[in-house]
Amino acid sequence: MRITLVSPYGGEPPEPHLGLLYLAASLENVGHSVTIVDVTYLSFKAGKYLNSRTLCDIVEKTKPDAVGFTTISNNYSYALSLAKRVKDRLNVPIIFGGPQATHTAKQTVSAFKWIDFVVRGEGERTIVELVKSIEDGSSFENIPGIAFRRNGVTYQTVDRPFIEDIDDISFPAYHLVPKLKEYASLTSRPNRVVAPILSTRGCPFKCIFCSASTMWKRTPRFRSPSNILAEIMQLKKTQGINEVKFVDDTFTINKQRAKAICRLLRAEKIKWGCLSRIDTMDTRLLQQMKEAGCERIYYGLESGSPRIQKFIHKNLSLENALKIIGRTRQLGIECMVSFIIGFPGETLQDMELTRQFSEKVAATGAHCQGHVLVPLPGSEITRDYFDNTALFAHTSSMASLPPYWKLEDEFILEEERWVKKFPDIFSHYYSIRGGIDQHVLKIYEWTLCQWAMAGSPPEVS
Ligand code: B12
Ligand code: SF4
Repeated sequence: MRITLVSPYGGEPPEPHLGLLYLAASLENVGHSVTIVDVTYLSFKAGKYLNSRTLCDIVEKTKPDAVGFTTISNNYSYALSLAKRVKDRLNVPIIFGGPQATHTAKQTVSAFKWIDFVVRGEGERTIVELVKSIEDGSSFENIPGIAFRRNGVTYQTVDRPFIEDIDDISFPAYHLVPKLKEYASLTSRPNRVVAPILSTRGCPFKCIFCSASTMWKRTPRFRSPSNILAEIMQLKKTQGINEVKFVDDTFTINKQRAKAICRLLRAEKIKWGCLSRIDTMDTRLLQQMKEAGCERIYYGLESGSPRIQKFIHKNLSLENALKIIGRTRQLGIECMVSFIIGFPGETLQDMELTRQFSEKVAATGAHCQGHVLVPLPGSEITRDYFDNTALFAHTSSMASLPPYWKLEDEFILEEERWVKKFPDIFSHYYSIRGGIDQHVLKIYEWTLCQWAMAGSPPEVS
């Protein structure tokens, strides 16, 4: 079959969507023909926003038998709108996947009649079975990990067990997207040819605002260092990369493994960055990471209030955090630290502690990033506190796309209607009601972000 996979508008700078490249490799392995439509890349390349008619033309030219869309919270309404137009034009099966569709699978299929299937969680095996069933006309009940509709009734099948040995998964199908050099040429640093690499699936921690750990579950699966190196070597040869960015939720969960990867990377003389947690770091590991070419680390710290640290189950020691961030900077590693405000029960005093802490972080030369909490579907916070929420007047960056992507009035109207009608699907447009006014939250978010504006922030997350 011919399958077209669409990555709707996304973050900047544009980069190939790793999840879709993995899916494409699995589909090609069993003989399907795959095209990837990367909307952000195409728009950057064209130097203008591409409207839905042009995008439908592009999808139509690929003559698909089915079209898949990857989704996250902030592009969900856009993905739904575009999918509707593709369905109207081509009338082929539409498949959604990715974090946002995973956490709202049943609701999505039942609310939006043009979405035929949602693939929940890890997609490589499910998409192959689903496409086979679409091709044979066989029934979908026995495919674990999907939601679908039949005769107007929505069904959700059992969860699919994870792929145990993730070294078995084929490398991402980079031949289906423009060269990474092309992507780099659209950024402000065209000489940095960067590849995203996923070396772990899953995160063992339990932060109550996070949906990634509930999607990938809390037992991490690791690729072997040699398998990771093989992918990097291949990308050096085929794509001329000079940098990788590990997109694992927490690259340093297992220090021994992180050190083993460092030993291999040192010999390769490649620059790299990763996401980490303060309490999985120590100064020795940092030193080894630096020697192995690590140039950027993104730490999720979230709050400068010890009370909130406990409440969100992050439980980081602020004293240790400053030590690790300071050491990271002393080693010359660029560092971005993320903060979140607006947790249930958070007081002005808690937020003030976070602001003061961000000043200390900024004094080390690290950049700070501030966010107002959004209740993501699939997170513990949404499960426990969503009853007490209000529509967030100042849309958070995690909720919707930047306004300049919303040139089509129809999209905006659809989004407004859907967000109000289906709050469980769009919970991330709401904020948890607390004693703090939304304007104040926005001012604090901005204040935290000003430390990021002081310099050029690293692009590790
Ligand atoms: C790297 C990354 C980024 C990068 C690049 C994203 C990109 N182009 O892929 C950048 C820095 C740009 C980024 C930005 C943001 N990100 Co981000 N990001 C990640 C991160 C760390 C890794 C993504 C990744 O490559 N995963 C590995 C691949 C293999 O997994 P995957 O994409 O989920 O795909 C698998 C399945 O989901 C499924 N699948 C996916 N798509 C499809 C489609 C079909 C048809 C099918 C069948 C299956 C399927 O199959 C794939 C293979 O198993 C994740 C965390 C995580 N653990 O995933 C957060 C994450 C995806 N980001 C998140 C968010 C919120 C954002 C931002 C909104 C943050 C912000 N405030 O700006 C922005 C928005 C950017 C945008 N696209 O609009 C959230 C999404 C939450 C949610 N419920 O939707 C996550 C989960 C982080 C979190 N802890 O909550 N991000
Ligand atoms: S926020 Fe980060 S450390 Fe916490 S559970 Fe999510 S991925 Fe893991």
